[in-house]
Amino acid sequence: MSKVIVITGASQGIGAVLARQLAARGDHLLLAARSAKELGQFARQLGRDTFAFTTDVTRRQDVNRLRDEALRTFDHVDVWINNAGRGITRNVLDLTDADLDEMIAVNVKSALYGMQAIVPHFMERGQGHLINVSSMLSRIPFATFRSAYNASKSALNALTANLRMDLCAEYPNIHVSLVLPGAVSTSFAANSLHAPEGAGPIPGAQTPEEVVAAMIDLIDNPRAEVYTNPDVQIEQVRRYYNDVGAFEESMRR
Ligand code: NJP
Repeated sequence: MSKVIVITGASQGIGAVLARQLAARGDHLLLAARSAKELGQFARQLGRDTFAFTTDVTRRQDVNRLRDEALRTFDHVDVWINNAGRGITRNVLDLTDADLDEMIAVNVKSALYGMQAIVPHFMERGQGHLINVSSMLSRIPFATFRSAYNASKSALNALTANLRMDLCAEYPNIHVSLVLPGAVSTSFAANSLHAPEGAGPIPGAQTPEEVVAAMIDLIDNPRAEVYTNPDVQIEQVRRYYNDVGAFEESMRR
């Protein structure tokens, strides 16, 4: 059965691929991002059940308006996906206050605004699915030059897990999920704060299509967390938490 789905960060990258595939299977979509013209054109390409709403997710008022627009257009929301995010290219000792503020605003507060906007609607309906897009870098320091980004995604993980625990007893049909991709071949590196000239995805990065396949499976089969490359990532996380020092030592070799 088709679902009503709100996706932030849908103008490019993972969010755009996800939107294209969900629209193709008949879901009803409201897409959010800042670039109004591109987003509007993209939504029109996807057909008459897809709409665009210009949103800066770092502004609570914009996110509340996005929720209102979704309810005005579709009457209800089944799935809300906090996918918008931004990286940084700066190591811990070089971070400024402004760097940290930007990472928290775009990767943590944005998702908090989304959660606080839509979950009361889910509670009224007794059902709904909230999905937050995190990163493998929130669990393991594979790329220390992402520093404050990694920290912000760790904060997002904690908010996600705490919300899930708050809701689970009273609202068993409200699902709260976390998606943990590794590196993905989008313009994420180039779009990162302080990105060096020519920054791009690392060799061996997953395609956004691979990530989206995992996200669509999550929409169809809600669960707490999804690694988008589980065969590799779950073992890495097990080894990391089993002995952080030994794992970090193995990374240096
Ligand atoms: O990133 P990119 P991805 N308000 O740069 C939007 C995570 N992830 O698709 O506003 C509203 O291609 C921006 O739109 P616009 C990552 O942390 C990625 O790869 O028009 N929207 C665009 O649509 C993020 O959470 C990798 O500029 C804002 C989109 O966000 C998610 O996956 C690895 C916005 C960014 O598109 C999607 O990333 C990983 C704002 N203030 C996790 N700021 C990876 N790619 O390697 C940005 O582990 N956007």
